[in-house]
Amino acid sequence: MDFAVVTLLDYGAGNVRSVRNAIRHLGFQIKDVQTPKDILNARRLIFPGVGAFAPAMDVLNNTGMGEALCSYIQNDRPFLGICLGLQLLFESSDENGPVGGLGIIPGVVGRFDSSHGFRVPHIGWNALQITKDSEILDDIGNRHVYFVHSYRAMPSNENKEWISSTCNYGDEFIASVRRGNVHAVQFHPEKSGGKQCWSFSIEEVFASKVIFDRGRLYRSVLKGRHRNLRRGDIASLQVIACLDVRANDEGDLVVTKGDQYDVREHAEQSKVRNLGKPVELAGQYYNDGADEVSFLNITGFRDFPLGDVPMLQVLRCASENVFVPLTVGGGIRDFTDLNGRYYSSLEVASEYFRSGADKISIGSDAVHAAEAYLKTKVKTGKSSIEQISRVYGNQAVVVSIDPRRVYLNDPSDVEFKSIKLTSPGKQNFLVQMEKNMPGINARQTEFCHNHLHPGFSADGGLLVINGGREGRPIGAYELAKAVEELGAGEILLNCIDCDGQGKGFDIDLVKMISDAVSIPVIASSGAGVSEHFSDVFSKTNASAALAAGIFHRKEVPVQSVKEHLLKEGIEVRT
Ligand code: 1PR
Repeated sequence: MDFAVVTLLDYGAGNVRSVRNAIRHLGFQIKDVQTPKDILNARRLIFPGVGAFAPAMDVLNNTGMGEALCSYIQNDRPFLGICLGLQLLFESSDENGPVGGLGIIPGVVGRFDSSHGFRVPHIGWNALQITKDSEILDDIGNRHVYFVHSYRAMPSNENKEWISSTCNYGDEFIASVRRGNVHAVQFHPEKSGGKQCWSFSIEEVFASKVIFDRGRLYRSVLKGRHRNLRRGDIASLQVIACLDVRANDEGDLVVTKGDQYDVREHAEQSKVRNLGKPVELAGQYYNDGADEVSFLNITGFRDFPLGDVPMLQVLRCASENVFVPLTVGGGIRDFTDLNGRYYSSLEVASEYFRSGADKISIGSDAVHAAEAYLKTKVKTGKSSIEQISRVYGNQAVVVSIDPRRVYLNDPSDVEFKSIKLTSPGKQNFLVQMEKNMPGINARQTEFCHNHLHPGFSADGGLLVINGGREGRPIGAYELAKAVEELGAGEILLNCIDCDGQGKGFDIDLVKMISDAVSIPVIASSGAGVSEHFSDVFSKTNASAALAAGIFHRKEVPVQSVKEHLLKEGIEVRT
């Protein structure tokens, strides 16, 4: 029946699957907009958007949907815009622009100013300052909601009658607007923690009263890293659960976990470790309070991801029940299949987005792109990072870095940036490479030793690709800077030496990289106890910390990590 139908405007870019799942989860049917007439005839319309402003406006202008949308909104018909669905209501955006918007709300959408020391994109969980009554914000209180964006609209005298809430992230920006039946939010209710955050009341005329769980209000004592900030200026720091996924020897897709990237059992030599089923574990970590779940298809470098139906299926199923952001990586690059058909990395990423990913993560291909860029200093616009960020926005592109320490006698021996370790490690690079990286043979090792010395540690660090099988002549620092310039929105910083060791994150590495770039950095590899999370948050500028083994082996649940962080005065979402 019509009262249970929501009309969805999906212009073909961005992850609309998560919004679809959230709407269905609440018992609504979805009618997709096919023509401008569907907009004009809608009883209630939702316009979600993750992506870049200009391509979205192109579609709206070229299909006549923009005009229909303006007419629908000007007639005060029930509307909910999400993220880009809010930004497009403004007059214009600076994103690859200026580009004209729908012009319904006065103001220009501009980029966050990173000179305040805040990382751009703004990715994470924040509290809102509610400025006027808005049904969709009823009960939200001080609850954190999830944002992911590089651009924002600012309050002004001209648009103040629209504003229903603001948020602080360096600047005060508009978090939501409301006029009559028209609502739009910059945050993602569908990713802000589940049904309790996104519940439609059918009795309402619009049936889109988004009710936020009153939840347990959290007011942290601000200290440590947050000492000088006011509440509301703070994006809470995130705890991420990571699932390394691959087919085991029986051909089943399993969650596995390596020691320094070796995922085979030591006892049963050849068996791939099986730590559980990807969809089940993702659901469990979501219920446990993880702020994000990452899937890394660790053999994606050698397979064609679009042929990997089980992996895409995992994503589809996980996104039906996990209402926090999902990141997916592995194999995102240009590809030519056995029939000679060429797929661009953008096509590969688009399939991941359509299957439920909110962000994609690029590993090996980012190294190739950075090497080419550093050689020529020319942005060709053709790398996977550039192609995907142009269409989906920087915030949707994570670069996963896999560095390995290289110990040097004299840092001046190398052309890449190296740092002095605060706690020195093993000194024999050759032994370590041969022992732990069976994929690197003696000749390659010698080559690495003589020529690659990129790095980060006492000396140096080597970057590897293809799951650790190949070293490349580029340092972690140089790679991070280059991918930021190419348009990556976030860095997932692994460390092969620390992976699976449970001895703590590589603080020196995380500090070096998080100080070098202005995009958010996720610290990864080595978490063994809750204290390792407070350690990395208090000693570095990481925005998030990721762990795998301790969660899979149920040694430390996500909740315990968060309770510990709260006790230490570190702001996290509860
Ligand atoms: O190169 O674009 O195909 O992407 C491949 C992706 O798979 C990259 O993100 C790369 O980091 C990842 N990967 C490849 N091989 C492995 C492996 O383990 N053999 N895993 C691998 C990366 C590291 C983290 C791990 C943390 C935390 N695993 O994902 O989850 O180190 O672990 P811990 O808390 O247990 O210490 P492409």
